[in-house]
Amino acid sequence: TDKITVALTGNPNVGKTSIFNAITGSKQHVGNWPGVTVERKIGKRVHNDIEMEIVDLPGTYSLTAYSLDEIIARDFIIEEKPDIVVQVIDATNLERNMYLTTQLMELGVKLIIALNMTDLALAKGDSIDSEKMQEFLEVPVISTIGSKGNGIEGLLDAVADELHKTRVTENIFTYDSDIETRGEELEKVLNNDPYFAHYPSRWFSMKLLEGDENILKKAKESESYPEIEKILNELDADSFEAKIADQRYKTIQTMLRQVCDINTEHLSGSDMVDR
Ligand code: GDP
Ligand code: K
Ligand code: MG
Repeated sequence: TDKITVALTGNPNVGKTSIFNAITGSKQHVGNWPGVTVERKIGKRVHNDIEMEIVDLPGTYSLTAYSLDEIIARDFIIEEKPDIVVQVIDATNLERNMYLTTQLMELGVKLIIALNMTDLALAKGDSIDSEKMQEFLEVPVISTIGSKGNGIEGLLDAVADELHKTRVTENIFTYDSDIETRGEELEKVLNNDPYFAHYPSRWFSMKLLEGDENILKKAKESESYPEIEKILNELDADSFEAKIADQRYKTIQTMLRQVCDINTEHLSGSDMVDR
């Protein structure tokens, strides 16, 4: 039997813990993340002869270092390298939820999407084509209703299927050429320094361009920092951060136009873009 770790991630209140409970039942352990008082839930489940350890990560809107929750979720994904990352998405709030998807894809993790709250989306009159979404993103998309435990077996089947696939998540997000050019320059430096070996270099370089302080701190401890600093000094980090976010939202909007028929009668301003 294989033994694997599956991380559940997603925005707050999207149904992560409901799905975690539906998967693990009573086989769970609740404690704290090391050194902090943020709750950590770990549970077990055997599916298709695979022993799965399921980790319920704190809810996050992004993978920047703006909050303890984000740092815990990000460090777990980067340092512990779970075999599969399941992002639980609130189907009634796709645009905001998918901002995290763009970053998980950039991290190059083996990603599966649990399209949750599909009952509420249906009740609102939204129609979301999960197959088209899967084609666009090139990752499995499984519809679930976490609070009822619907779709959980399908989700576990997808985890088992993905495990043995060698394909890593394609990076469908490209940026304007000024960002790509700077990114490539940074990637070259990162790839030549073993200090950065366990970070996905494209993701790390985008974080540097966004001006992520936690990532910058890590970079400063490397021998190649002077070269990195030289590249970063040539640009206006603030405008890069905004441009990168803008371009991620553009890709999401392109996808949403292809996969969704949102009933706009129910949309309030705050349901649209929230950044
Ligand atoms: P978390 O913050 O991501 O862990 O979300 P929770 O699992 O705590 O769920 C937040 C709320 O949404 C709870 O009241 C759940 O019962 C409810 N919920 C979870 N999944 C679904 C779903 O698919 N449909 C509906 N209608 N409610 C759900
Ligand atoms: K909650
Ligand atoms: Mg929770």
